[in-house]
Amino acid sequence: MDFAFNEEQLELQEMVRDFVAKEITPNVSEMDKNNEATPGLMKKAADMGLLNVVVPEEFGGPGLDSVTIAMIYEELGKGCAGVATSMAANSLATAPVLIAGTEEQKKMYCDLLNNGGLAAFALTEPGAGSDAGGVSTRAVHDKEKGTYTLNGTKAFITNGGIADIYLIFANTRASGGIRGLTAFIVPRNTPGFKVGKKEDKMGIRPSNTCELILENVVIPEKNRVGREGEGFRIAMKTLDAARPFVGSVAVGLAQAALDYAVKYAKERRQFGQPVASFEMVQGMMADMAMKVDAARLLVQRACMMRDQHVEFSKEAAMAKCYAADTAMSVTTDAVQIMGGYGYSREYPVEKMMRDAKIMQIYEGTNQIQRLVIANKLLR
Ligand code: COS
Repeated sequence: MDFAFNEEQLELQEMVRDFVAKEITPNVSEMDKNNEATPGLMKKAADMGLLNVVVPEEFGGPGLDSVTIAMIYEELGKGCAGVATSMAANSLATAPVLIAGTEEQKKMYCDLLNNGGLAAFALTEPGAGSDAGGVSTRAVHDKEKGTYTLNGTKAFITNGGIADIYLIFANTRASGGIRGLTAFIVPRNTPGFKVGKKEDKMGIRPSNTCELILENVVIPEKNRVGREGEGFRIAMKTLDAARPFVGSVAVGLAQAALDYAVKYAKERRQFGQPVASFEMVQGMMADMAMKVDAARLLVQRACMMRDQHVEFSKEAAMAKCYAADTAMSVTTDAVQIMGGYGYSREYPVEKMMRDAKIMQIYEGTNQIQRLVIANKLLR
């Protein structure tokens, strides 16, 4: 395994850092207050090629490997985990089509992303999250008309209110369960499709999170991704692919909190000396740095295994779980090192701590990740 970035990757890293410095960092606090990204930010991200990073070359995309994509998300995560989440949601929502879609579906979906479109992955419902098979949105097939009619409600959908296209999981069996779970492409303007309430979240506030309502949404058969009942397998493979990227956003967030705490500890003086000169603070910083590096290495290993097409579910779960726990503990310690200033909205680390919490919850809770890891160990 070679973890050194090549020249092309370093150039890309510099470009993303520049984007973060110009377009994200100056507006982070405002976006956090307003509960939305700066208007026009996604368009600028699209122009920089940050919304179609997973699109393969054959479909007009950059054809990047997973380690490079993770590097991009880490840089975005350093700037704002909410903005990074919104951009990474495009990759999450595209994976099902790349995994199981027809050539026509891949082309349509990738063209949209290449042209700056936003996508949303809609699996979670008020009654289904960790229990992915518990989806109660129904899809009823009309063989004569060649259509499916979808009815149901989706919850906590990233990009829900701003996406152009939706990857919706619905059940084709009245009895429910994982054997009926099926994936569908639903364009935003489809009659009967509505965006419901927008969430007022604790953290990652620049990312748009909404409820979706489907009332007699009729779509053609050609919008079904994969076979009827193949949805659970597609969802699991998608989550395997996306979890290292969640890990990379968490690594970026943790690295930014560590960097801020180190800088602060060198400047802040107590008892006539910089806070950084106290061994208890040094011990905290050393532990934080070890966790961030270990998390990054787990993310890179999972990405490499994915690109080598070897089984990597366990490693993807490890990367997501460890990086999310790292983001939570490192941002909490950054607040601690900064004391009262860390707890104040005048400084960025309290937002980072709020942002970190969701990393342990979304795209599979860390309890689910531990379940996946244990299941693989006990197989
Ligand atoms: N890749 C491909 N197929 C997979 C898979 C994977 N990673 N994981 C499971 N499957 C397949 C299994 O092979 C099995 O197929 P067969 O029945 O044909 O043998 C089927 O899916 C069921 O597998 P399993 O019995 O392991 O599933 P469980 O019902 O026990 O569920 C958990 C396992 C809980 C791990 C799964 O439901 C899960 O990951 N849930 C979390 C979902 C999530 O992340 N939600 C967050 C919201 S979405 S952002």
